[in-house]
Amino acid sequence: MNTLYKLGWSHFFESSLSSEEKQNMTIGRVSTVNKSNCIVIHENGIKTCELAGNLMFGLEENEKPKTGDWVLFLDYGDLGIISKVLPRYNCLSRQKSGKEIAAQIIASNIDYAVVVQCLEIGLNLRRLERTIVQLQNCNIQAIVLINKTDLPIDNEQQEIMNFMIDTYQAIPISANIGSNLNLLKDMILTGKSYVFIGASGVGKSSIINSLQEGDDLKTGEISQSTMKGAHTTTSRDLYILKNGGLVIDTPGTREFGLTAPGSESGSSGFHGINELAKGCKFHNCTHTNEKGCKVLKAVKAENISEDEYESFMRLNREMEHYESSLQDRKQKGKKLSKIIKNMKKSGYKS
Ligand SMILES: Nc1nc2c(ncn2[C@@H]2O[C@H](COP(=O)(O)OP(=O)(O)OP(=O)(O)O)[C@@H](O)[C@H]2O)c(=O)[nH]1
Ligand SMILES: [Mg+2]
Ligand SMILES: [Zn+2]
Repeated sequence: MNTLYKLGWSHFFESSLSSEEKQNMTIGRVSTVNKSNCIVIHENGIKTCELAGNLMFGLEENEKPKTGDWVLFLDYGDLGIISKVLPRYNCLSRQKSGKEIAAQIIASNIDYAVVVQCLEIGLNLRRLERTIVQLQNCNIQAIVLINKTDLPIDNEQQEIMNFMIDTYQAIPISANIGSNLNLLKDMILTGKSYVFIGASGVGKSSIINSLQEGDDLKTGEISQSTMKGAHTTTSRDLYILKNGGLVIDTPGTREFGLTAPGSESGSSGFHGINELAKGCKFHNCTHTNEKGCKVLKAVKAENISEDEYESFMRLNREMEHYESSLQDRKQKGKKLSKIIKNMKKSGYKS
């Protein structure tokens, strides 16, 4: 395979170039974006590149090079000057922090998102569902990982884990003891790009480290008081794995963080549907056939895709089932303790 293809090059990018551009410029892929320059991987190595003046002042923030972008640069030896950012095949974006509505690009030209959750912080089904819907909107396939399976697990977490395995083919792994890492390795193909996403501290960098069989990335301890990761990954970096495949490590994303391109402030996905459902005529609306159902109306108007609607309904059913069985268990627990209390009152000695 030609080196560019190992970096993720495809016909899509090839067709956006003129023969003149191919002759005069070097093609490369952005691995890291720094304040004043970026690191670009190309056929013959790695080059620090700066943006040409007209692009620096002419491009909007989101049009400037991002991790995963393909660029053309003029090679000046120590430095390259970027003259063009190639059209993106797709990109993964998130809401900017604070009150800004604009989306911020996390990475571009992605084939798979590796969505990581872990037992230590706790599995979160709703969050996973939201993420998957948002990835679908971005045309990115999800690979779901449940990390830290070397840690003890309670019944509740076990149930959620089983559901994630059945429904999303989630892979339970442990970066620490290496269990099931081979399954993940087998899914990583030469020339394909994988962005790792998930809350801070779930072990994204640790997993990439174990794939790399080195200890290149920095990882952090989870602070015991807050159970939050130490935010050790601060930039989005693209790495080439020794056995092929490109991975992008990202700093932990906040909940509701991802947005689909074109969607405003993350209104897509369940957050948006949940908001809509509040406006249904009946408070116990099942969103299946009721008059005055705002959710059905939005599906008809194609404001919500059928895919989104279906996963919303599937998740609701699952959560209902889960919550009712939890309620059931609690009720049984209460009954039992009442019986024991009464037995004690009536003079029973255990
Ligand atoms: N027990 C256990 N701990 C793990 C495992 N994988 C990672 N950790 C620990 O979890 C902590 C956080 O790991 P990181 O890899 O830094 O997490 P991250 O997702 O990259 O976090 P951010 O960079 O902040 O987004 C570290 O202390 C790791 O050693 C695992 O499989 N089992
Ligand atoms: Mg990290
Ligand atoms: Zn409804």
